[in-house]
Amino acid sequence: MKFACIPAYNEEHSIAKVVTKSLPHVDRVIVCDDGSTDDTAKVAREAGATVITQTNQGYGAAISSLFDYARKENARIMVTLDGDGQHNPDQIPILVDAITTHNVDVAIGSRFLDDSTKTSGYRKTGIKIITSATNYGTNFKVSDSQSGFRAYSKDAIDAIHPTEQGMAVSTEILLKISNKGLSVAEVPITVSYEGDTSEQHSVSHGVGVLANTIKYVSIKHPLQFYGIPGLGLIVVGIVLGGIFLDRYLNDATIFYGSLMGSVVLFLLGAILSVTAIILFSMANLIRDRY
Ligand SMILES: Nc1nc2c(ncn2[C@@H]2O[C@H](COP(=O)(O)OP(=O)(O)OP(=O)(O)O)[C@@H](O)[C@H]2O)c(=O)[nH]1
Ligand SMILES: [Mg+2]
Repeated sequence: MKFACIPAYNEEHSIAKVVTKSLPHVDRVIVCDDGSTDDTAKVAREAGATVITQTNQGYGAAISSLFDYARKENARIMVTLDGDGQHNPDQIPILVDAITTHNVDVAIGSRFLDDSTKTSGYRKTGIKIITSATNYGTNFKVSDSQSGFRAYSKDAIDAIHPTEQGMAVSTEILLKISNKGLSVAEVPITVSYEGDTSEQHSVSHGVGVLANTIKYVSIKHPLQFYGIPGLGLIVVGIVLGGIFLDRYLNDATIFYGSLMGSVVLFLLGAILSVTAIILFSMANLIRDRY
């Protein structure tokens, strides 16, 4: 059974077309209507989709519900795509093909493998920055870590339990794929940016997703993220302490600035270093549990 799974929030104008265009390529279309205030659920049902409804919690929560549903219903392949019509359902077979004929666990539709896709400069830059940060935490490299057009094998559906409620779920899933040793391939897809996409909305989303990505990656590499800055601060603290002692012993002057600086930096450095060690041990303990 192949499922097309579509998170949709207030998409009554686009959802019918996405559902009807997806149906020929899969066995079932599932729409997660996340507390829409319009007729998304009704329109999707009339177009032939099964609709899961929940109170609005965000894109990630919808993706998580779709994973649960696909797992429960024993889907062999799950393709996720957006309900706003930006992804072209006719490209579903390209993603499915990567799984069935090339045996990968996860196929990611990338906007950046084929240069004809018109993503605007600021959006492209934002996605590239988030993607670089994400790649730092995974053992593979992707060109589009934020793509919502993806296909998952049964092994991937069983192994991945997303918890992130917002857009950062795309990053979270990639880290989980990496931790579980699942295989990944990217295939070129096109995305349409016609119609209403708000720039400000995207910028604030992007900053939030980047912060979350750093959170995930820093937990994965705590020694680099907290340990190295921690040691750096300790060293600066010791140098300032040395300057204080030097002044005190040689000129009998008390240089309060360097004394305070020394104590504060040394303590901050120590806190960061201890954090690094604790996170490192915890990450080793809980690795692979989810
Ligand atoms: N169920 C659910 N779906 C959501 C939620 N937020 C967004 N979506 C859906 O997820 C898909 C992607 O969201 P968009 O807001 O279009 O994100 P985007 O494509 O990165 O940004 P835009 O360029 O503004 O379209 C769309 O189909 C939305 O309807 C939510 O809170 N719940
Ligand atoms: Mg969109």
